[in-house]
Amino acid sequence: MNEFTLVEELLAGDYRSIARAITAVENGDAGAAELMKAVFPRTGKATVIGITGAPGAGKSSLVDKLALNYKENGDKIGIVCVDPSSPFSGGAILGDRIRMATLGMEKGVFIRSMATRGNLGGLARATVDAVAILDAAGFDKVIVETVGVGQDEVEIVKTADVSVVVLVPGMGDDIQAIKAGIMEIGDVFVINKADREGVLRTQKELESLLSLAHRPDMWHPPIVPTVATESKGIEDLVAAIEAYRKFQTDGDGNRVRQQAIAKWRLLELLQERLLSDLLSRNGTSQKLDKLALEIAEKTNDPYSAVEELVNTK
Ligand SMILES: Nc1nc2c(ncn2[C@@H]2O[C@H](COP(=O)(O)OP(=O)(O)OP(=O)(O)O)[C@@H](O)[C@H]2O)c(=O)[nH]1
Ligand SMILES: [Mg+2]
Repeated sequence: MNEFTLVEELLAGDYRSIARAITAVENGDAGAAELMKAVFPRTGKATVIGITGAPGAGKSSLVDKLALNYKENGDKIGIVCVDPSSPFSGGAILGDRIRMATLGMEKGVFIRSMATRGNLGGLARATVDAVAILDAAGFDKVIVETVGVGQDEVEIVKTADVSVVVLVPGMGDDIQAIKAGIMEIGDVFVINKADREGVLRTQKELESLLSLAHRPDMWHPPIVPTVATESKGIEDLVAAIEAYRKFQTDGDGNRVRQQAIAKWRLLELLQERLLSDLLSRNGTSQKLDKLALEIAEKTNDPYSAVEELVNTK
């Protein structure tokens, strides 16, 4: 299949072409840039929802219930899972298949796990491209699930229209631990596993934390208790997401946010491109190993090594 056909078919919503296109951007295949050039003008219709939180907080369970809720309203849903800790193994693919079987893949739900980053990085860039492909392919809601630990994950969630941070009761210490990265980016907070003790206390702690934060857009992030496994609170979550989306599109916050996202994307791409150009120069990759060895043996220092690499013609 040539690229033109691939683009035509993915824009028409063909699942196999969508999957192939995502693989192409993930691998940074030749042709991925042309593909994205064709995809980009068709984006901007979907609502992109980022879901992040500590490992095991119930993100996948919530995403599935959220997707079901949207599906019942007639929306088409794309789901992208980013799990940098697990290699792109049969496990991840099998997991996706099981979820798709429960959610009804052919009936308007598409699930995809992103592979681990290559040695040049690019996981965040690839994920944002995958979201753009799903947007262009006509999905009404695109949900991105990431474990809220690394910088890449935070960056990914920041590119969503609405960022949802998932907590569980009794994680006071964890709130402290993760707040540096993800507390600032939550437009909506969920306290999942609300069937457990300590929901009110966690809510109070969260409220006092949030009262210290000053958002430039003056939005007060709502806190929604849920029990994902029992589908409780899902409608409240849908309403909270919708409320923020409306707030955002009514004000001029959206333009500011979109511009910030665009700038981040540009810098990500530029970084990837410059690094790959540099490393593809004659012998640079091999030089990297030689220099790394020298630095480890203290016969060279990283600063001189970088100068040598940058000055390689
Ligand atoms: N009691 C209770 N258990 C829940 C709830 N939601 C999810 N779980 C359970 O918590 C465990 C983890 O759920 P996942 O949905 O896989 O959590 P996750 O955040 O996606 O996990 P990772 O992707 O591995 O970080 C599973 O055993 C779920 O059944 C809830 O509301 N209450
Ligand atoms: Mg999960």
